[in-house]
Amino acid sequence: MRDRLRLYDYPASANCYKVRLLFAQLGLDYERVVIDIFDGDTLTAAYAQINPMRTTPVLELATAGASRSPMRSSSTWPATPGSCPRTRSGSPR
Ligand SMILES: N[C@@H](CCC(=O)N[C@@H](CS)C(=O)NCC(=O)O)C(=O)O
Repeated sequence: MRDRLRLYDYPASANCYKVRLLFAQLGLDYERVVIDIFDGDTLTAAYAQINPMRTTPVLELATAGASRSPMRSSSTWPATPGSCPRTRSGSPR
């Protein structure tokens, strides 16, 4: 069982930055797994198990072992047009 939060994080993504910023403000310790959305990291079968939507950020909880939560950064922060450099569809979400 994992004893820390684990954040799947694409560094250039403002959606991921919002989560890192919140964690920093809260002083939370977490494991950071760097994901490159343009190098196929989200297109693997393993990543589909983590998040079938194949997006970042994703947070794995520390206590529940199997609990994973694709994060909606806009639910904790006002949605910001252009907060993502580019998506597979070619436009920021
Ligand atoms: N609704 C999600 C959107 C997540 C999202 O679109 N993440 C982008 C990075 S900013 C992503 O992973 N894109 C990969 C892709 O679309 O292939 C949120 O608010 O965080």
